[in-house]
Amino acid sequence: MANQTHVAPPIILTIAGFDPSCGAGIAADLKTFAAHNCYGVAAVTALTIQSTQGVWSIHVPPSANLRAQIDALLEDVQIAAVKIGMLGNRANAHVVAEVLEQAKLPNVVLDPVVHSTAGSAELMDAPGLKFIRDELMKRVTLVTPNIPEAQQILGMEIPDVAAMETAARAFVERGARAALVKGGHLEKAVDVLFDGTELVILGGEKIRSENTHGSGCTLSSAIASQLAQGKPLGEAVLLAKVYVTKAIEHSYTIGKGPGPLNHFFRTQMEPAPRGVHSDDLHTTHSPAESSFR
Ligand code: PXL
Repeated sequence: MANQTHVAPPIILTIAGFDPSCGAGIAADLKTFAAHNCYGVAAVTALTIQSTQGVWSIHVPPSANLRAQIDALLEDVQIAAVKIGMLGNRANAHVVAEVLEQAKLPNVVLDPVVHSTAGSAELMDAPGLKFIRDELMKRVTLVTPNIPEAQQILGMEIPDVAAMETAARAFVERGARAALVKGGHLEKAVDVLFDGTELVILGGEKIRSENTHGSGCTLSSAIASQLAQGKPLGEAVLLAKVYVTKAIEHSYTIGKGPGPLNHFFRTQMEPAPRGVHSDDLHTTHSPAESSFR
């Protein structure tokens, strides 16, 4: 075995909740980072009780625990981007704002998760939402709300694309460097990106699939991955949208409810042809080289 050290890929920190069915949250984030050749590290904000059929309850540990998880990582590795997802409550959001202030981390993408699509559990409390709007927003590179989240955070109705534009501008006025308001809940899947100067309307295909659990987590993580690799914001968002669309197209069902995206559609190999096998050294051989066995 060669005694070789390889250069590590960009390292991305996700600060998010854990979904045991692994469609959303930390697990979706780590799969997305891996699919983009990035290395993911994770600080867990909350444990959720859920299956593909919905979120039944959540448990949020003391915020000092979140702080300790993040401190241990920051003391050890260099972070190229941060994805923030479900925070659970205000105390956790406060810890994250403090860390962003103190550590000056680059490429911070905030997916301001409020509800789950299925089940009755709230994934953020009301004081936490207010804190996101008034404090956390100032410290992020990009915020990626869907329409219900934008409505709840900004306290406005968003019935159409014009209102999405107003909302995107409002997030930037509140201090985010850029905002992507996602219109997946409208008839046409149109997203609005505002970076403080330019406003872009991104058209997209609305894929008819039940299996979209974790698509918001995946989109924000794909954007963080592209930013970590040096892509400018507009390009990072476009590439991430294409990735999520394809991951939904290749999705599958794993249980009784909506299934996860297929994060690895790009690298999934066809089954090996008959007769091809791997040996104990993990190299592969065609049937013609059968002297090995
Ligand atoms: O998709 C939003 C989301 C984010 N994070 C966690 C979740 C969910 C939705 O269920 O469980 C942990």
